Amino acid sequence: MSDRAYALFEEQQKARGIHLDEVKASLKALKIETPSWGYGDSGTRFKVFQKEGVPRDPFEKFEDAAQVHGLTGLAPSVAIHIPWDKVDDYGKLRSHAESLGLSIGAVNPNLFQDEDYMLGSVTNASAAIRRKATDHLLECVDIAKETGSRDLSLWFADGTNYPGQGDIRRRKGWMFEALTEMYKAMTPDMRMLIEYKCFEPAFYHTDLADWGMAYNMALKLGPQAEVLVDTGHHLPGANIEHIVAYLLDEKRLGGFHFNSRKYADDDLIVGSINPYELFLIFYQILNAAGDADPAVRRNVANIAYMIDQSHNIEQKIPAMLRSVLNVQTQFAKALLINHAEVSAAAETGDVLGAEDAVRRAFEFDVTPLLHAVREEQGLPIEPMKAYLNSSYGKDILARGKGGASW
Ligand code: LRH
Ligand code: MN
Ligand code: MN
Repeated sequence: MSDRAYALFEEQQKARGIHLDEVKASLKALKIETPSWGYGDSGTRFKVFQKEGVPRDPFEKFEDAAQVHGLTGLAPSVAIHIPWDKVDDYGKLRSHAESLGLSIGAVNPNLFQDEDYMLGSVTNASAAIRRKATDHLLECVDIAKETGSRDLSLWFADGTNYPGQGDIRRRKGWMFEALTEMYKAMTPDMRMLIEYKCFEPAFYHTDLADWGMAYNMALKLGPQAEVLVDTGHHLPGANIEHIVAYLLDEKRLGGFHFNSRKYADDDLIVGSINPYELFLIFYQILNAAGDADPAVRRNVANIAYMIDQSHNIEQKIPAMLRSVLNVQTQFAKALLINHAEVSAAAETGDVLGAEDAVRRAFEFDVTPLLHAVREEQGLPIEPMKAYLNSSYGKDILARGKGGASW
């Protein structure tokens, strides 16, 4: 992209009251955590296709993640899932990550792949199984201490398939009991991010089915517990940006698991199906960034942006590159919203004017801006092209098939 294209873009934005120096600073500060499992083989309940070159262990997952960060400057941390990323020595994994310019991000306990958890983990009617599940949560707190992770990211498959199968109110109590025990084990700088999901794998009721249930738990637990919004975990038609605004106003938005969906929890590449939704999420966040209440602004600053996707048929590294780049694009567009213009229209009851002021930002082509930012950061202007032109994708084929999978 030429300097001329950027100069024109800058002039155009200046005329509408948007100063690109601030926009660029915000773009350079954007950090998106990628999930270790997005680099491995994953699938549907029908099949897990095995791809050549997939990492064989957590160490290689970090090597692949370092490609994504090295080319984009966007993804300096990687979330781990235990036991998918179980290693003997987490200190060694941490040093490996650091040697690659990365850090270990959120620790995700796994309470959905053990035979014992068929009827629930922390909400199982068996006290022995609840104990085992809670012990795993505590183990993850210890792992987070070793990895230097701030966030513990919790998702429970717990729920029932049929009416009467479980006592919903007792299960709610057991959930709170387990979370309380874990909460008490956390160090003061740790955060518990509580994820919810409307259904799947449980098809009748899920113990933490929506943001209100997660929020209620967080509120009762204390200030170190917050809500995690996975964009694929809502019933069709849910207004996710409204949830985001509400949680920000309550200072309890912990972070995101970004992905795209068409039907249910499809875990497709973020921004590939519904980019406007992603843009509107950022609109709410940037709106809250200007809130008069410093606690709301602090919440905005502490949001953990994470990807949670399943790359079933995609090449993993290009899929992850596409994902972080899509997030960057929508964030860049949202940074072009003139909030004063939106509220001026809203305050005079100019419905269409307000809608137009929001949408107009989405309609800009932000390519010249993104190229300029990458150039200033010493990054390839087109990270995807740079990756495809590099030998990395071919070199890793030597790993063969049968890499890590869930
Ligand atoms: C559940 C989920 C949760 C898991 C991840 C692998 O659907 O979103 O975050 O830990 O997928
Ligand atoms: Mn998730
Ligand atoms: Mn999910």
